[in-house]
This record gives sequence, structure tokens and C-alpha cells, in this order.
Amino acid sequence: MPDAAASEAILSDTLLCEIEGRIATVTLKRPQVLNALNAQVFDDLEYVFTYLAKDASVRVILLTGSGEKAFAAGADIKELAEIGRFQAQALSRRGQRIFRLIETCDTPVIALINGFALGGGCELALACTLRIAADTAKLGLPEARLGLIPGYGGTQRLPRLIGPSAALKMMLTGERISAAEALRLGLVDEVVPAADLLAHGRELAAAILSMAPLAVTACLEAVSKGVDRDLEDALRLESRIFGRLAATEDKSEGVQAFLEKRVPTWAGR
Ligand code: CO8
Repeated sequence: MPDAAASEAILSDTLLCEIEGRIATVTLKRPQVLNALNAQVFDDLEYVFTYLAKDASVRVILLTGSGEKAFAAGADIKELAEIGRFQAQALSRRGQRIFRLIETCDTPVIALINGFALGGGCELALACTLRIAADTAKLGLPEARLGLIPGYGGTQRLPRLIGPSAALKMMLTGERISAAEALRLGLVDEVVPAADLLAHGRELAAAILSMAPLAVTACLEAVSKGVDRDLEDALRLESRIFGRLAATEDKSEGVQAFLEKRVPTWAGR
């Protein structure tokens, strides 16, 4: 269980969470095994994301890996060695639930992919709101080489993001694709020089922070709740959320600031 030693930093054996102003940076900290995701990492991710979801002052979360080699090289293969059918199914469900916590967080989560994002590591990045890759990053879903399939949402999120054919090609061949290829496929949103990754993540966070907080959360809600609905139903959802926002102080402030040619000051109401 992580120890909340200070409001600025939460440290566990496997994760570091640093909060500076309105940006939290969560770093996977098992560089000796390329940040492989073991049971402890999942416990700690659950703890940290539950904590961050409740902290209204945090408005953007950056998620990255420690060391220069990996974001995360997948589930910890040592833990997979002994598991049988029902335990594997339960572990898959638990991992899916924790990644869903990240995916449905009211706060945008930006994956900063600083190296290998393989198997469960790639699936973790897929559960984030946005993905920025270092130009040195390699991404892939090599589970079939272990006699498995992606079990933390990869078989479902990747085809939704890049289409079934390109997703299946990655799953069926286990190929490790470059950051440039991931960008071409739409698997990542941007590629930047490795040395600039964190700074670029912060710039993107600053751009998000300049927007109205309730509108940011509403964009997340509209997309995550609407994307799998039929279009008519999803359009009704959009209008409901639009109407709700139109009654906020921030909408009045945003419109007024535009008309007065000044920078808006957001109240978050
Ligand atoms: N699990 C455990 N240990 C790992 C993992 C991993 N996924 N990846 C790397 N390591 C360890 C290595 O064993 C090695 O440890 P040691 O120094 O003790 O030998 C250390 O990290 C450094 O790795 P390498 O020496 O292999 O480094 P290289 O630069 O030579 O190679 C690679 C880097 C290519 C990334 C290589 O390490 C590799 O192929 N790793 C495995 C990648 C992989 O197959 N990932 C998918 C795992 S399966 C998965 O994610 C399933 C998710 C769904 C599960 C659902 C339910 C449980």
C-alpha cells in the first residue's frame, strides 16, 4: 500500500506520483524489469488513480515509465508462468477494471511512451486519453508468442482506435512497430524527440489547463459514453451535456472573455 507521505508525492515500491500544481505525473518504477506490470503495480495504480480522481485540484495526469528503455514491457511474465484458467480470467478482469478506472477518469490522462510499450504496457497506453511517443519508442502486442492474447483490453481498444485489420496485423505477427509507424496508424497522437517527451507532455497539459475545466470533463464524458452508442442516442447525449454546460458560470465567462478580448478566468462552476 503506498504511503501518502506528502501532498506533493505519493511513493510506493512500484509507482511514483508527483503533484505539481494542477498536473500529476505518475511514473512506473520497475526499470530493472522494464516496468513490467506485476500484481503490486496494479494495486498501486488502483490506489493512485482512485486518489487522483478524487483530487479536484489535479486537472491533467501524465503517465510514464522510469528508465530510458521502457514505458512498460507488458504483464510480468514471471507471474503468468504458473496461472491456470480461472486465475488467469480473474487477473484479466482485475487488470481490465483498473485500466477502465484510468480510461473513465474525469481527468485527461496522457501516456508519455518513453520506450517499449508491449503487451499489457501497450494496453495501458491504450486506456489513456492521449498518447505521445518518444521517437525511440516501440509498441506491440506480442502475447500470441506466449500462447496468449492481450487480456487487458487490447483486443477491444486497439481495433476501435486503428481499425480491426491493422490491429489484427499487430496481434497476429507480434511485430514491434516504431513510433513513426504508430503515428501513421493513429495508435499515438504525436511523436517527439525522446529528450523532449516530458517537456512536451507538460506543454500539452498546459494547453488543456487553459480550457474551461468543466468543458474538459464534459468532452471526456461525451466521447467515452457516446462512442459505442448508436448515433441518434449519442447525439442526444451530446445535446444534454451541451445544455448542462451552457448553464455554467464558466460558459458565461468564456463567452464574455472572448467578446472583451481578454483571457478567461475559470471558476470551475
Ligand atoms: N515480464 C517480466 N520481466 C520482463 C519483462 C516482462 N514482460 N520484459 C522484460 N523483462 C525483464 C527481463 O527478463 C530482463 O530481466 P533479467 O535482467 O533479470 O534477465 C530485464 O527485464 C531486461 O530485459 P531484456 O534483457 O530482455 O532486455 P532487452 O533489451 O534484451 O529486450 C524486450 C527488451 C524486447 C522488451 C524484451 O525484454 C521482451 O521481449 N520482453 C517481453 C515483452 C512481452 O512479451 N510482453 C508481453 C507480456 S504478456 C502480456 O503483457 C499480457 C497482458 C495481458 C495479461 C492478462 C491477464 C493476466
